[in-house]
Amino acid sequence: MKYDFSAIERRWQKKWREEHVYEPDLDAAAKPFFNLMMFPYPSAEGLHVGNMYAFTGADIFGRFRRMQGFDVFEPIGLDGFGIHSENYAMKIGVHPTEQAKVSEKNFYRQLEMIGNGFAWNERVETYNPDYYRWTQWVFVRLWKLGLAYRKKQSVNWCPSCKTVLADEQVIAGKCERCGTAVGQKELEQWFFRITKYADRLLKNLETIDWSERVKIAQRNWIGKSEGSEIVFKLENLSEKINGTDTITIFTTRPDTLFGATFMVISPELALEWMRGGWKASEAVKKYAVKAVEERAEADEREEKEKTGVDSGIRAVNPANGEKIPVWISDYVLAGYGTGAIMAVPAHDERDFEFAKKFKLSVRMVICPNYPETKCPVLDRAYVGDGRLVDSGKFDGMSMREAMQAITEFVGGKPQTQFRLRDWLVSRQRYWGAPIPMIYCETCAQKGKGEQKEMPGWYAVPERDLPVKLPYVEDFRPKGKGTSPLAAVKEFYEVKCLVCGLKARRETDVSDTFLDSAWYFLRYPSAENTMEPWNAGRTAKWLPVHMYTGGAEHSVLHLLYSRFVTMVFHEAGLTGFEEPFAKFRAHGLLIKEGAKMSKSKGNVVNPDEYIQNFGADTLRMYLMFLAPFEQGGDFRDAGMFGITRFLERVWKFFEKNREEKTNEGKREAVRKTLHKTIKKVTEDIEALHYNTAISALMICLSAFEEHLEGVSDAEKKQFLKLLAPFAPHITEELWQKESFKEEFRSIHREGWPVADATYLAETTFELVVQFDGKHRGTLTVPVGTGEKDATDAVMKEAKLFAYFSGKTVRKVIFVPGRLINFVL
Ligand code: ANZ
Ligand code: ZN
Repeated sequence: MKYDFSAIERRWQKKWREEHVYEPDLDAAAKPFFNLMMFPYPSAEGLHVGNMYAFTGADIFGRFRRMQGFDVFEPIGLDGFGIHSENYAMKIGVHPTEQAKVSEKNFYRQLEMIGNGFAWNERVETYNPDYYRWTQWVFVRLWKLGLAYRKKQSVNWCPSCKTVLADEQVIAGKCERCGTAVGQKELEQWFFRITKYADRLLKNLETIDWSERVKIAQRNWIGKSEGSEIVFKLENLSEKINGTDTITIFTTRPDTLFGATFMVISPELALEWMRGGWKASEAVKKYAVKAVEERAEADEREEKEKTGVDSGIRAVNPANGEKIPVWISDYVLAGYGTGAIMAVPAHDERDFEFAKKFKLSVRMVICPNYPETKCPVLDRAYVGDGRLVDSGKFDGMSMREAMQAITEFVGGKPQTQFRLRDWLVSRQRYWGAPIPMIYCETCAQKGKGEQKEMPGWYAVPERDLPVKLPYVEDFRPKGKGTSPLAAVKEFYEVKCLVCGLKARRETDVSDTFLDSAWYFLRYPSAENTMEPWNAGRTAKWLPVHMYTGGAEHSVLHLLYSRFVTMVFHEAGLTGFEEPFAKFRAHGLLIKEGAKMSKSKGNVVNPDEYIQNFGADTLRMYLMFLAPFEQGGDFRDAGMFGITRFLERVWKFFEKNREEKTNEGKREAVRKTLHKTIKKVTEDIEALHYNTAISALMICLSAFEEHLEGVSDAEKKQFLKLLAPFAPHITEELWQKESFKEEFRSIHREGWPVADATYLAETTFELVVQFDGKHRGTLTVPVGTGEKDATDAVMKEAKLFAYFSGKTVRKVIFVPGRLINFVL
């Protein structure tokens, strides 16, 4: 019979579903294993081969665990709410509601085709009111816990997506979604207080088993800096600014305080000072206004020439009483620290550049070779180690000691800063979960509201959720800083829940990343209409045992999910702080050496390949490219190698249906098989699928070579090892081998265990030397003694020649390693 992959794959996919092969008992499972993969977002007509790469790699691991006796739960769904899906709908001119239906069908069809062991009963679609009802519930929870707030500030604005973006969604100055350069806009927005958890988000990284590169990315993003806040007194002010005549700076290098030769404040702070009563000169005003405006314009944020202006104000260095100028420059950021710095050009690159450009003095206070020689003359900032000089009574002190001593000396205080900022969650778009909040002007004026700091705001009561997203014909973003929902009176006009007067519903929707920040909690309880998740189910299945996905989500989804889970834990809603015990980032797939992209027209659609080669072949080909965490280069020609391999497997089983037990050949077969079991087991555990596949290829060759010695038992073991990679062909061959009345899937069989007796090496390479010179090696049985070794050398003509009539004066024999004849 021919290997008809299409018929075979379709047959088993149907059967698996009918027989619930991949549906664990969510309440009674004895050994739960939650094998999760990042769910796809429909932002194109269908899955691309990169998705398939990720899903296959994750599925192999799940199948492996299932065969090891775990109750594996591998759910799937669609992250179909949000900008990505909406942008796609706009592009093809379809309403997102309609497009969601089309995408859903197509994505699920494809997801079935790739042959993953999905638990189809527990699907989750984020745009489904049954789901986003709970996304809104999450919002309300955060609000009630005081972790959601509104604030006006300068925020990222994507002129193409016409919405604000979170910092995490601005990648190298560009919109994460559309690649357009992002600018700044002053707007009132909703934020989540993720910064409150900065320290814990950082600390907990030590407790979870995640890809190191993702941990590093999160560490850098959270960006903990320990330093000091130091107050400088301002001079020559005509009157106080905002009621004060001091300026506070944040520094990580208080040890360099004696080297501070000027100060710099951000243009934003300068404007604030002007509003607070500072009468700046026209030139200064002009500079500050322009610098702030330029920040608002989308730029590419590359290193640009430093600009700045002297404010005319002088400050007093609290360490030495020196009067130093206060400058204004846009290299100081408004949103970090205090928005003001002490500049130490001798020891900070940026300050050095600035000082050079504006001819400000540079004073070295950290010397690398103290006290032997004088400090070197600088042509750039010295950022290395050393001892203090030119620093009064602190001269000769180490940097570390001086940090504390100088901070104390000037009455500064130790301060920890984080780079992380609060999560901006509102979006001025249509396709998302409406933020479930109501604002009442009347209550606001009376200072009434659910939270003191935010008069007039009320959360929609839980019993009224979901706040349904109305059908809006003109769903396109308007770019005015409001959502299209702001034009829908029937939507936003409501009565105040408290005073009964006219109030207004929030019309922004929440960030897509809120939808995905909790979806893993929903899966085991997907059918539950009473609560977002059931406590028992959650305790049984979470935290997720193995999570697989892209590293590009390092500081997006993977950070937000951790934050939300932490909040739930603190509120007593879950029993764990970390959602994913283990996370592995898969590599990226490229095509013939180039990144796959629509514009290059080299995006691989898996459908065609599955049609022409079968899902098993495509799965194995993808996994054969390289270690899973590394990614690989997709080349059409490569498919044929795997095709040939699976055809050989097919032929081998078809032709050798009856048992063969030629004892003489069995030893070789068993040895290869058990080595293969060991190798495949270890490789899958390490996600080195490529080398596991090589081992299976070697094993098949050994079977073919020693055909007469391959018994049924060995054949079955081989099929099991291949099953996670090629689930359909192995199921077909397994069923043909077993002749059972009752259906039992190979995928629920036990994983083979290597028998140690076949793993032991029985021979070794003996090194042969004459007068200490290496002359060759011999393969001899383990345990060979001096006499047998000598005999073996004598029998080998090439080696025997080295004796050439000379007498052997001495034999040096190292058991298990070498024999040396001294002539
Ligand atoms: C004096 C100094 C001397 C500094 C020196 C560095 C080296 P991280 O590690 O990123 O936290 N800084 C503080 N606030 C800033 C702002 N809003 N915009 C730009 N730069 C700012 O960096 C902390 C250092 O960055 C601070 O320490 C400050 O410069 C600068 F040899 O103070 B330092
Ligand atoms: Zn009211």
